Amino acid sequence: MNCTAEMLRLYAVTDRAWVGRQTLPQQVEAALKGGATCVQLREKHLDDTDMLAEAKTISALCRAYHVPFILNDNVPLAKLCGADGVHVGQDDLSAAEARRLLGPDKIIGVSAHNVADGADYLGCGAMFPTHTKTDTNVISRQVLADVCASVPIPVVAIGGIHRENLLQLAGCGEAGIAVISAIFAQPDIEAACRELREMVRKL
Ligand code: TZP
Ligand code: MG
Repeated sequence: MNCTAEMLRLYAVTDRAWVGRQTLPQQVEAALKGGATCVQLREKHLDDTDMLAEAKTISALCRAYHVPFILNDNVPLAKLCGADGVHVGQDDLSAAEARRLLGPDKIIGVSAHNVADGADYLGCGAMFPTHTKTDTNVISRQVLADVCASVPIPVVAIGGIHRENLLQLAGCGEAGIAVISAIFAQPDIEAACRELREMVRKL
């Protein structure tokens, strides 16, 4: 087990669509200061060169805050940038293949609704409607609870989660929440994280 439930309490997933006056690394540092417990670089429109540069910068920042740094999708780049792990979806490499390429010590996260062989954690959602990812279906609290009860690894809830609906997920058994817009679309990212971090204690 390379991943504890504690690491998944407040999982910040990036989206440079929300970059404004700050750079993405500055936004990530604000999230880390506010108490994000894990960071995933999820950038769908960067080429490998720009992604590697961004990944190295953010990886170093996360290391300074002792927070795991996960790269979305790209296993070869995860190796190159020194990421702590990778997150793969249903259309990416399997968890087993990612494990073979990255080795036993890295964190492998998977988006799934059931057990994924060799994964360290599962991402489960979307819990609520979201504008951030359009090709996703909303699942019920009950499905989240069933997934949490049926897998031996921690589960992080994702999709449309924000301060107003977060507590609806209390009691489902998830280790924490993964959010994009509830952190990166906020005018004060550090304060938003601080508030969410406090709220997830009640899950
Ligand atoms: N996977 C399922 S929903 C989602 C991802 C990456 C988007 C989450 O974004 P937001 O802004 O927190 O709803
Ligand atoms: Mg993917």
